[in-house]
Amino acid sequence: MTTLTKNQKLINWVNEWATICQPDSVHWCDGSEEENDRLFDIMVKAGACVKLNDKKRPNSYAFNSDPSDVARVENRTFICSEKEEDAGPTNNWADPAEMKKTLLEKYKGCMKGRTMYIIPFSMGPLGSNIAKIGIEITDSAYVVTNMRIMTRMGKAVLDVLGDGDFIPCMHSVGAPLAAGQKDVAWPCAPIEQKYITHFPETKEIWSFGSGYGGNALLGKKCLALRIASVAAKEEGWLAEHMLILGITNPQGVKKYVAAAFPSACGKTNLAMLIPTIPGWKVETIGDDIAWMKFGKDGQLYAINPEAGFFGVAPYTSEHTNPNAMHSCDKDTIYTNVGLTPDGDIWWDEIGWDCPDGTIGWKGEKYTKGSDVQVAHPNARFTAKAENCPCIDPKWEDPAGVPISAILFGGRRPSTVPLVYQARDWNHGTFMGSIIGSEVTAAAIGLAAGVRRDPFAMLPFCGYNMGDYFGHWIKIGETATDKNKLPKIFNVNWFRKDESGRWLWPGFGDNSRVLAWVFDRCNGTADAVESPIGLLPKEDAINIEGLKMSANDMKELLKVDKKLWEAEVALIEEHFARFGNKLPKALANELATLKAKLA
Ligand code: GTP
Ligand code: SPV
Ligand code: MN
Repeated sequence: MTTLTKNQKLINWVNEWATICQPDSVHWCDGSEEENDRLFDIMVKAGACVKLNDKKRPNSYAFNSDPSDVARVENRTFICSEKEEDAGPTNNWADPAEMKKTLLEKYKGCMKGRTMYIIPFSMGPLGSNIAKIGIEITDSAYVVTNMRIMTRMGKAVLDVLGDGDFIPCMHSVGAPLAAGQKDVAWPCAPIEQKYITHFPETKEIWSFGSGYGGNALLGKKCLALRIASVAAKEEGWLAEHMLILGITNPQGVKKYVAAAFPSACGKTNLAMLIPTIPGWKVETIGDDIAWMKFGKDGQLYAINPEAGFFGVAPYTSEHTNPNAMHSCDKDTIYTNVGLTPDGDIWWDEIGWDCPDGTIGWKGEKYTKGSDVQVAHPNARFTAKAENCPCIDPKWEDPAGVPISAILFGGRRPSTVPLVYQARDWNHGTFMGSIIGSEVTAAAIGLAAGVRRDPFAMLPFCGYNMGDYFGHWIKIGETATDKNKLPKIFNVNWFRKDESGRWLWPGFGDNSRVLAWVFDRCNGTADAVESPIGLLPKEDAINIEGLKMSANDMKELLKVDKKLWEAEVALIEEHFARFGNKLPKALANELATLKAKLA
């Protein structure tokens, strides 16, 4: 059937699924330019996408999804471990045998009238011993073209795989075509028939019914986080929802920082920021996922398993994130943005007015003053990391980069200061375990308000979150040299005053906080003790050139005892969910916080 591989296990697996799904044809992706062009040609002709103005956006395309298929679907995402306890209180659990039975019914004939694509991909630099190879089966050409940007994809992966093992990733949009039936622009199944399922024991992924983002690009959240987190626990490393950046100070000293913020809370922006303080430089290793392992020298090293960015489009501009804007100058796939009459794209706060006649993501025409939603709030761009102007020279280094600091954060309009540092690893683990954030548009159907999103991994941890906390504690315990463990910080760019005004300018000015973090790691900045951890000394954060009152800064660094007592009650409630899975070390940290507040 193919000349691309002799891997019999792979060939058998593909044949089995072809028999079940009954596609019109099977195509093994070689990852070539010609193949990519051909797929886009087919999709343009079929009306699935529009080729953008080649003078403005070379080699770029715009897709609009079905209105039911605009983000991850957390209530349709399942961890199918043998025991329910192993999925834990934060995941939807389903019995693996029953789930497979249900899904096999759905997969039966689900690719009728379509092509089945076989996508060999590597998460991590090809051939690196830290990388993992997956094979995604899909009936979506959109998925193929996205995977070609987001991962190392194609024939070269099969060459490295040889007759070795791979992580099987099964995907269908779940919309078979009857003979003669015309396809729609974005085929998918209704919400209640979407299933994003993971089998941690057998390390398999089965996804059905959605074509969007993390539901369908299975290397990303499904493999590199949910399945990889299980492997990481078994093997003693960390698979995290974190950006990785390199920061260089005016003296030319460079350090690497990883940061976990919940979905749509600023990872891409921080990873690519342009410092507003003179002499500092930031470079990007990754914007969403970090795999971290100890090196022989006892230092924690991180790689970015991805090869592209699936970034939030709205509010990305020359002003907020020029490096992301220029990552999308060419070779980019846009999803759910507006299409302007001159063949360009538009989203809210892109930096110019929306031209009359722009077609919104739902096909409605925008004219000035109309209330047409031009871009969906979770509209995304898929862009190559290699096109990012500030990509770090080491971004593909299979050895990874040494991590000096880990940041946690979320959207907290009150209570949580701009920045504070953990006293030690366990306290830092506690910080990660209590991340809270206002809900964003990155997932469908969540109630508004602040929710706990521990380690920004709530939707992405492939096993019991209590055991995951324990794994973090254990990483600290087993570190051969505790002094080499990354220092841990919590940041909050999203503080507001009573009138709802942002207290902190954010974006490039977050470099002012990164500089303090850097200097803390360098041993050149002081800190003051507080009940919640170590705060910057007054005047330690450089605010030169900012239009900010001394009072605003005071407010940003304030630890309000009343608010923190209320926070403690919420943390107790949150921790209670984990029962006897909650590590003693975290219960101790909570007790210490209470005692310090008293
Ligand atoms: P995922 O890709 O969903 O994991 O999101 P992310 O964490 O990479 O978030 P991203 O950087 O795309 O930011 C999401 C939204 O937060 C965008 O609309 C940004 O404009 C906004 N944002 C990012 N950084 C800041 C900041 O420092 N201050 C403020 N006020 N908003 C920010
Ligand atoms: C997120 O939701 O955290 C994302 C987008 O990075 S998706 O790939 O759709 O999960
Ligand atoms: Mn993410």
